[in-house]
Amino acid sequence: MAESRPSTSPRAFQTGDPGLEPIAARVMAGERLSADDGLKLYRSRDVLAVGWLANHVRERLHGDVTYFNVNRHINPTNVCVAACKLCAFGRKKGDAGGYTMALEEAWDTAASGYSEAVTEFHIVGGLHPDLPLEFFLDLVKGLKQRFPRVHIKAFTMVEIAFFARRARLSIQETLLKLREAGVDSMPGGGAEIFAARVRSIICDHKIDGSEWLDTARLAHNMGFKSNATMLYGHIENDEDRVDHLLKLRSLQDETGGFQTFIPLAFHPEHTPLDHLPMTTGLTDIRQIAVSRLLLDNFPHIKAYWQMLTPKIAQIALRFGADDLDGTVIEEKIYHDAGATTPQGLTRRELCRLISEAGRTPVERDTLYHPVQRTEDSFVVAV
Ligand code: V47
Repeated sequence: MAESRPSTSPRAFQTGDPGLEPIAARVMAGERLSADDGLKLYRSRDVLAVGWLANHVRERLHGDVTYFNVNRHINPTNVCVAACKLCAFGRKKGDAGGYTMALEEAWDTAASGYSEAVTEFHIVGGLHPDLPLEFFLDLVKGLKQRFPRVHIKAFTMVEIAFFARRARLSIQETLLKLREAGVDSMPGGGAEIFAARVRSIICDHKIDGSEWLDTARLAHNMGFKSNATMLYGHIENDEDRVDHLLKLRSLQDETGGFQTFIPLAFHPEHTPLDHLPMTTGLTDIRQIAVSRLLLDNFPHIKAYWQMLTPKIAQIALRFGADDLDGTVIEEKIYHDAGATTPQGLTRRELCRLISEAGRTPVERDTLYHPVQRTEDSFVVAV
């Protein structure tokens, strides 16, 4: 757990929901919450009280500090053997709109926007039927040669398991090759919802929940840090969400390898599930708060502004979140699914969102070391 600091929350806990009282007592005593507590938090009508508790924990861990980073997304291909109902990004090989970058193109994409002195490349893509592991190794090696100071956060557990199967290697062998090429850590995607009943409908072509967790365990045991996500707001129920969060908490007890949890709201547009409604603001805010409260061993909860909108993400900073993600130059996955947020924000815009929420902006690198800027370059305080 991250370093403990005194809370700056101004008021004592108050609620009109008696079911929250014993949960509040446990939160204030720093005790772990149960699955049943999680269900009560999801179902309480007093969302402000749930948020107060999450904010209390957030301030105990981080005070007013709110993190952001300067990053660039690179999606080398959208061609994918899977046909997940949750996804508007993937295309079958040969379909209109499918693309695969040549290596030079991917490196050029990385360079565009580099004037912002990015500290992280976030690389994820489709499960391409023909690209060998060597393509991805060369991609990463080329990036490291060109941008040696930039942290490479690349490939979800789903992609890593797919690379391994295609290359007929074990997951460990695959991870070793990725590390040798220059991968520094992994993003949290592909976790979706672990419950098999839901997974079989929204992403039946992906590895199952236990394989995702096993792959993360192996990566952590090799010293990699990673993030974790949960896709909510589709056909899952409260029990599925609690189950997902507690499975992550239990793996984190084992490995300590997760840095940040990112709840991702489902965007239905242009997906086979486009009859479903979008999540509402209060659902998003409550999800941030419940995540902060149940995931007591995760240092950070991220309000991913690209998905939440900058306005909701800003409010989330008082409901448990301590991180806004980054400048995110060129986001594709959400924009293919109808997101209307901008494709990037500047450092100045992120700092303004954070400051106006009464928080202190701290630029971080991927591993949460503070970054100091000098003109158009940066220094990382380790
Ligand atoms: O795994 C796909 C989700 C994820 C849709 O680790 C969708 O720092 C909503 O994981 N509606 C990729 N969600 C994004 C991701 C991520 C984002 C930001 C930061 C980090 C990090 C990781 O996006 C996928 C899937 O869960 N997704 N399609 C959709 N239509």
